[in-house]
Amino acid sequence: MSDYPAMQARFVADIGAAADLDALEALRVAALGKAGSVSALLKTLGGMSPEERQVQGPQIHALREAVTTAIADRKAALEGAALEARLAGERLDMTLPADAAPRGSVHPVSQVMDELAEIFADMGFAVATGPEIEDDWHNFTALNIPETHPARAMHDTFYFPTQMNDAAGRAMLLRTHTSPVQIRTMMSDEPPIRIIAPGRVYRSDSDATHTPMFHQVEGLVIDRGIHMGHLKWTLETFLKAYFERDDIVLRLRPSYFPFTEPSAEVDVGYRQEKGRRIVGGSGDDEGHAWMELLGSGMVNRRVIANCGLDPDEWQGFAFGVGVDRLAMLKYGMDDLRAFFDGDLRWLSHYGFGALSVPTLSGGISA
Ligand code: 2NL
Repeated sequence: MSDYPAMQARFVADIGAAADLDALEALRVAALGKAGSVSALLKTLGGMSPEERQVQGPQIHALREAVTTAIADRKAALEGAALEARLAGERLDMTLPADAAPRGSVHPVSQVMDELAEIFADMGFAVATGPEIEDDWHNFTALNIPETHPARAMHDTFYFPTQMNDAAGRAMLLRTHTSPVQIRTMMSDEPPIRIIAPGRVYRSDSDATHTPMFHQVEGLVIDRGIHMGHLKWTLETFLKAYFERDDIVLRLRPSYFPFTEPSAEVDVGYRQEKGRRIVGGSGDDEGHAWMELLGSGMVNRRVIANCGLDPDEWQGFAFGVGVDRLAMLKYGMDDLRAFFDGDLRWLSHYGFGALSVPTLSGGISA
């Protein structure tokens, strides 16, 4: 007969001293595992006489019970200590100032998009977004660009493989402009509508002034009695706020887009002064210079009808402008490709403070 109290004392002491969960598990296996010493004792019960078993049985079971309890207690203690250590390690001092270690910067494209949202919000425009993967109808057909129209080829569209065709059996594509966002808004919302649609657009084109992905913002107003005066005032107000100067004048030149009629290309005129020159402009050093900036026009009545609205009741204007180009003109970059290189030196040179939010009251780019 073994000295059960001595065995129990030794087990309980070892278990209480187990440094971690692995050591504890090793002790459990040594005592209660298949080949463990307590399991071995339990097996001896079968070979005992009934009298002997009546004496030893309760003692062996009490030993097993004591060891099991000691293991469970130690396990709870070790797990509690591990949790405490983790909580202590992950503690954050919420009273530290948020800009104690400012890292990263806002990309100029994001900054300009924020500036545009702020300027147009002040004129009552909401920001609308939509999918970058579009179907043919929303990107082309609804905009009065039929199958055979040269504009479709002109857009250098990226098409998806034919396994992914839309319900009409036509290839899906990467949107070539943000106009489909406005089409979707006209179909889902009741006029009056005043939105801008900023976002990524894609065309298969690449050189110093073109990247296969670039950013565009389009604007759309649909209401009763809208005319080109509203268009011109809106663009003039926008450009004065954006370039933060009052001497901006616009020149609307007749143009053609399938989705607007009439259509106008918008040149921006500005006085060139020393030290405050909008890059990309042309003209002499004293007089006015003109710079082609936006495309615009009155929404073609066929586009309004395509969206389920009555063109005799609802009229509107629309415009489109490249965000990257707007950023280059205001902040003086000369190569569009650098916008998408992810070069940290370029970003820290041209980037904007992570905590500065453009507001009209604070000066839009201050
Ligand atoms: C350009 C041309 C333009 C529009 C975009 C538009 C959208 C709808 C209906 C009618 Cl839903 N028009 N958008 C209109 C005129 C020009 O952008 O050359 N952008 C740089």
